[in-house]
Amino acid sequence: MARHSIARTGLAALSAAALLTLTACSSEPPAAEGGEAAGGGDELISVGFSQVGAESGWRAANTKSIQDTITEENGFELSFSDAQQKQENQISALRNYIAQGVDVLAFSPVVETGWDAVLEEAKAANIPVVLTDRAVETEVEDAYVSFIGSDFVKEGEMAGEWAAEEYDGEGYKVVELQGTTGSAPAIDRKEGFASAIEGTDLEIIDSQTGDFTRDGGKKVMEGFLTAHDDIDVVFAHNDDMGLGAIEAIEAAGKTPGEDIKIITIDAVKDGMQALADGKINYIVECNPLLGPDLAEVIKATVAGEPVEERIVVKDEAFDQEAAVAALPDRQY
Ligand code: GZL
Repeated sequence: MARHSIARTGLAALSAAALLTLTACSSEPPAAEGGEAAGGGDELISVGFSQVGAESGWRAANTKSIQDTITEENGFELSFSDAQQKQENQISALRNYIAQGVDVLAFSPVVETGWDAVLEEAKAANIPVVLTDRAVETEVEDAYVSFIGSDFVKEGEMAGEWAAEEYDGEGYKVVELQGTTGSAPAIDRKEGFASAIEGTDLEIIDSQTGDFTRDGGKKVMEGFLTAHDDIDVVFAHNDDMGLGAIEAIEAAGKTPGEDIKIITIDAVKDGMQALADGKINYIVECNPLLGPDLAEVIKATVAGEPVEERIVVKDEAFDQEAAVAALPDRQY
């Protein structure tokens, strides 16, 4: 049973120097009226959260984790918005939350760049920002107090390492279904996979974005099957595009998992079921349950305590045998 795990980077694992740096660069929370940090006493901590969209099973599980944890019962007042995978919708939602004067902003940035202006506005309004799931490239100093999410390069490497182990020497041709163009997971998973298969005879013959959706994966795979008659492996950046590829492969009269092997990332229930059914060959997990870590970081931030600058959540990986065993207990 193949299961790999990525250890969580915790305070204990940080060197003293790194911890000092973190404390220094973690922006002090805004002092509310009278010098009290926001959220003191029994008042609710108001949180403005901008979510990417509802594009995949992973996103649905991530949204549920946020909404189940950032609750009144746990001391929060959550304002939540779905940006339908459009950066302009995320920016306007964040600006609305700033205008409302929320205590903390949190968001999963749909793409890596284009956030400097709104991050500057949050800083000028003295509202701390927490990133969940995806990272940003920004010139803004101390733009956010913490990033909570997976190591996407590692996920791509784990997928590539398994493919290299299983298929090197077969002369296999690979097609790649990329996630949303410009997003951290798409950039990093592509990099990790390519580096892991370097030096093997696996060759990526085509690579296009399916935008992390099932329909996107199906349409791009249909195009690949028309353009290439020698596809041996599909590497999909998420389960949903892999499930779309299965539909296209079956419609073309081929057997997914056998005629064309499939490797994906996420390990959501539908993906794990396809893996257990033999239609997918390997899945690297990307844990969507970020709500508890987000709640902890928000509370520490408004209490003026230092927080880890980067919290990498634990991911595992599954082959077909491991999926059969794991399915009954899967939370998402
Ligand atoms: C990864 C996340 C990705 C998932 C996709 O953390 O950003 O976006 O892998 C989702 O399923 O659409």
